Amino acid sequence: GGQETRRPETHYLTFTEIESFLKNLTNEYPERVELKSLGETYENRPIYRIKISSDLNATEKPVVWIQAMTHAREWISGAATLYTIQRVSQAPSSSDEESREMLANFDWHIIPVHNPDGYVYTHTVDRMWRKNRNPNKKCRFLCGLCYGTDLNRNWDINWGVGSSSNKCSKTFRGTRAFSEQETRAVRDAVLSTPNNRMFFSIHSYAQLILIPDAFRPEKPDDFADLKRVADRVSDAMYNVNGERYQTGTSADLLYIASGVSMDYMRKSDGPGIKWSFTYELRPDTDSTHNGFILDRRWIIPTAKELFASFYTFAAEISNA
Ligand code: ING
Ligand code: ZN
Repeated sequence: GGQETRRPETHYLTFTEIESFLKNLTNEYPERVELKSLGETYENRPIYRIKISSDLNATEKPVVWIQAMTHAREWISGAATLYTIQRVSQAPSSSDEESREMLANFDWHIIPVHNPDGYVYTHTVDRMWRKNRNPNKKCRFLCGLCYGTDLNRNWDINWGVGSSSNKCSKTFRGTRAFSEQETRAVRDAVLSTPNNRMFFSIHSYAQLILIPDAFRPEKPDDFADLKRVADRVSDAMYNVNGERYQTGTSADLLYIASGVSMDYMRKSDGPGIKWSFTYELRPDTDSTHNGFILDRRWIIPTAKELFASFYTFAAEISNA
């Protein structure tokens, strides 16, 4: 066969390819798509935020934040998120009613690659890398022996418990809360944006919609509200391909984790976003691979489930 064009819904793009994809979208739809770097990583890569809005110059509509590729090996989170970026960007020039509604009611602020250094490292050195690539010490003659901070344990919310203080651990929390450029950049962008309404952090591969709080076994006061909406979203996802995503707290479904973005975003003396969730997308059901490695034929089905979930959250919460 001939050369197949590498598109986000058919291939796992490299960081450079994602960069071109995002730039092409802004060139194609400059009236509604804006690309910005929120800051630079340790290895000097940009942390991109793409904003999609029906009117970039109008005051902010209610804002939806989506943060993907926090963990480098969870490639499906980035690929599936790029699919939503594409559909929402194209909405006004298509007959895609769901995207049009999403764009009519919200502004979409999406970070498709929260951890570019880690992502590049999974393409070049170690497919199973999770953290960023901070050497965790000042480099003079020799850099650290144990690299990387877990960007989903570094936020200032109950920082310190439910994570590791060992630099070699896959869940190393960092030397202090917000020690990392990646978490600080997103924090600052969210805090300086008015009208934040929802926040989603996208991971894989336990097939779940996680409800706050992650740092304790007790449920927050508004748990019933969050659970009701998450269950409707799970039904919408089920209707796409017959795949059931469980909903609940991390303590009930996985483990206690602290310093995670989902919990930070709800802080009343912080962003104060009530509707904050973490996704775990699904593994490759018919392969013997590690669950982080999904054949590229699963990008479209998974991306459609994720898209349906964003649509449903938007529909439920615009009248909540
Ligand atoms: N899982 C998430 C993690 O950061 C999680 C699970 C996220 C639990 C947020 C609680 C809160 O460990 C993966 N696969 O990264
Ligand atoms: Zn993850």
